[in-house]
Amino acid sequence: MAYTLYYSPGTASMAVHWALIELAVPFEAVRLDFDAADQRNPTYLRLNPAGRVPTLVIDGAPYSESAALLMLLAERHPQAGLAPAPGDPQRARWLETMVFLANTVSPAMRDWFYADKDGDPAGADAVRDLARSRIEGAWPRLAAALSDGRPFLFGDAPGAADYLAAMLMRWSRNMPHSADEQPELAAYLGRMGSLPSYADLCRREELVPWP
Ligand SMILES: N[C@@H](CCC(=O)N[C@@H](CS)C(=O)NCC(=O)O)C(=O)O
Repeated sequence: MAYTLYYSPGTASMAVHWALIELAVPFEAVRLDFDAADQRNPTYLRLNPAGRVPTLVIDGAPYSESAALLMLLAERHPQAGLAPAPGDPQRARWLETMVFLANTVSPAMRDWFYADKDGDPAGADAVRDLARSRIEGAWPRLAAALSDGRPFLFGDAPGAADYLAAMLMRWSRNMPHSADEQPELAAYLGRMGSLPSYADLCRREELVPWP
């Protein structure tokens, strides 16, 4: 089973990198330097025509979209328990959470960070305002999912939804209201941050741990 992850530190590739480390499977990690526009290099665009990370090459074929890649890794490594299995009572809520993170929080994050680049800079403030309200609305919803005292979103061990959620929460750290303002999320991020795989991820990507 051969994996190659194309990543850029601290970006949308981070959750997939984290899951690969946690899975302890062999993989090659190829770092792209956004300052050097590596993501728009013609060789990379052949793998990922959108010029974005992550790209995960699986047995020679490139795939993108962080949430899909996490779901795929969960499916390919069922013994790792990255997701509630089909038929598990938590499966429906897991699917709902993955799609909420991928469909609501992640695009809003893209708008928050890329409003000037993806659209008309003249309208960027309005785009950022809407993105911010969507992002800030997500944190209480995720905090509520943890309010029964569970350590991770789907049980006693972290999984695909946690890597995705913690990555998205990390991106809020310089926003007017960061995820860790919610006490449940501050405690949750503390648990995610104390995983050995997180320390390894931060070392490999040269990230300053947060919070
Ligand atoms: N929905 C995609 C978002 C990918 C994305 O927007 N990646 C950003 C980094 S967070 C990127 O590659 N940006 C480089 C660029 O747009 O030039 C995913 O979750 O994989």
